[in-house]
Amino acid sequence: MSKEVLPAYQPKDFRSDLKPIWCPGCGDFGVLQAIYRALAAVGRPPHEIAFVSGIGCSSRIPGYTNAYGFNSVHGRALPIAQGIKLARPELLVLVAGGDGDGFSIGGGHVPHAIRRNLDLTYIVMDNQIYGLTKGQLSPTSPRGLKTPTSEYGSLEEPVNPLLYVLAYGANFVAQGTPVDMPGLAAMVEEAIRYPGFSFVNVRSPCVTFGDEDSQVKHQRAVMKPLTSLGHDPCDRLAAMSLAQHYGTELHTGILYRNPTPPPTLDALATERQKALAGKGLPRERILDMFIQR
Ligand SMILES: Cc1ncc(C[n+]2csc(CCOP(=O)(O)OP(=O)(O)O)c2C)c(N)n1
Ligand code: SF4
Ligand SMILES: [Mg+2]
Repeated sequence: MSKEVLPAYQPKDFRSDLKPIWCPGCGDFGVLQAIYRALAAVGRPPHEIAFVSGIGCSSRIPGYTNAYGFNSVHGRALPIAQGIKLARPELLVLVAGGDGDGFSIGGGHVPHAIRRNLDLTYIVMDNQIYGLTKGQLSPTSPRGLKTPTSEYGSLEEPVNPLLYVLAYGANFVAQGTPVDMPGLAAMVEEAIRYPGFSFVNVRSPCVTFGDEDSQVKHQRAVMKPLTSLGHDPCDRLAAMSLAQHYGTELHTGILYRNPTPPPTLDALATERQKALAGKGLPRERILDMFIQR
């Protein structure tokens, strides 16, 4: 009699004991479910996962995940995550946060994380607003949006997160929404499996302070899966061309996946450390060479 082989982990194995305190209906609930599913599919045990975030409603997400977690400092999730990955390259490192965290205060870290290309996955819950601090303009808020900091409507052009990361050379770029949770889970899984820096922009609705056009009903009506457009995710220029429509069209799926992933910094550093160890240098001396004093 053949025995059914069960997967090593179920999504519920990644649920922590903390109960989310997000507003009922917040899109981040769907993102959390997608992350549980993706982690179960990848099959790494919780103690081999480090999940780092900044500050914001979205940045609470590591607390709700059964893994090592660090709800760190506003805008500083990426440098902390890179440090963890360099020190412990065998860990699966996830990074998450909001659009404000990632593209305003933390925006200067994004290009460097991309060019260093450590093997980590960065998930931005892009609700186009500062949720935690009660609805001020964020860097991705649309022009004209009325908020407590833009009573007559925003006069600023928003940051385009997709074009931003593609322009700096990101090798894996996707966009999803909790409106299609299974699609988002598959995308996050693929991002985790991609060897190198991977970026997933999630259009996660803020039901309390968000714009009408960013809510579930509107997203469901306008969502365009990239597969239905015949997009080739190996084509960086086609991805950049589609990314121009951020803010006017809601494309979902993999925009770009470099078919020949370049070496990661963690792999290169490990290789160099092994070569030095082969020359008989003590471990302490080798690690010293990787520290700037
Ligand atoms: C250094 C610093 N500056 C400002 C803040 C206040 N602050 C906390 S969260 C936040 C923005 C949150 O927006 P976002 O990152 O988009 O996350 P969301 O709450 O929308 O998920 C701000 C300005 C802070 N905590 N630390
Ligand atoms: S304020 Fe917005 S982003 Fe924050 S928990 Fe509520 S719905 Fe979610
Ligand atoms: Mg936000």
